[in-house]
Amino acid sequence: MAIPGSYVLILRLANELTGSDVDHHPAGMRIAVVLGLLVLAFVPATGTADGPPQLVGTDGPGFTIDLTDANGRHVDTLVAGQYQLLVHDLSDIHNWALGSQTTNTRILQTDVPFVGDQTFTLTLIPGRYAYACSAHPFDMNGTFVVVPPAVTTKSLSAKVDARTATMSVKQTAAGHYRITVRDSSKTRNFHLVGPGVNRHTTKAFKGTVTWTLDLGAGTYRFGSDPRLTGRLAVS
Ligand SMILES: [Cu+2]
Repeated sequence: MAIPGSYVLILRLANELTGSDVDHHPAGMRIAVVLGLLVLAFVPATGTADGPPQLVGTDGPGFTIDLTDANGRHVDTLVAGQYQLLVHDLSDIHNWALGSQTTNTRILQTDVPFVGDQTFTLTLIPGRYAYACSAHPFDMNGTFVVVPPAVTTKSLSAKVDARTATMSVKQTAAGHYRITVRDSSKTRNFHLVGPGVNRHTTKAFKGTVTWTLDLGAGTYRFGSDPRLTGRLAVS
């Protein structure tokens, strides 16, 4: 019979109890705590105008627990980043506890006797996470996965011929780039140099190459050696 991963975790950590997990429950329920201690997850809110996206955790009033997004949709997968978690703890015999299965650490929890709302700001890094009621982890639990944000690759082009060396833009935003370099001169190269980058074709090379690189904020110089007179401003 297949055993869900979160149950395995519960069994593995069954002897890691905290006071709030056992205070209000008979001995038979003292297998409790799903998740370990936390090291990472509380960070000060950096505060954008809109604030981090909201998550909503709910436990009780019955033997139910859930995590949803701000629109009430059940959460299975999240993109790594900062979130504001609003927990509706609706029962004095349940709590809402979150931990990382990847790092085996507890991130946050409400106390079992507590009833009401609590807000947490947390930064989720890629990995597997589980939430549960510490008093009833077998009946009240869920998991989700945090994935890395997608990396967007932008494109630029450059060319060098017998007379000029040019790039397709004079300014752009920092990021991950694919730069297509068309070198149509057997005697001149194309050379791009700036923060974190120093790439060039050889003077004898003639053809097209693609460079994948990260452009950071600053001014990049480009051209055909030894005259790197072109400028690319990266903000
Ligand atoms: Cu419970």
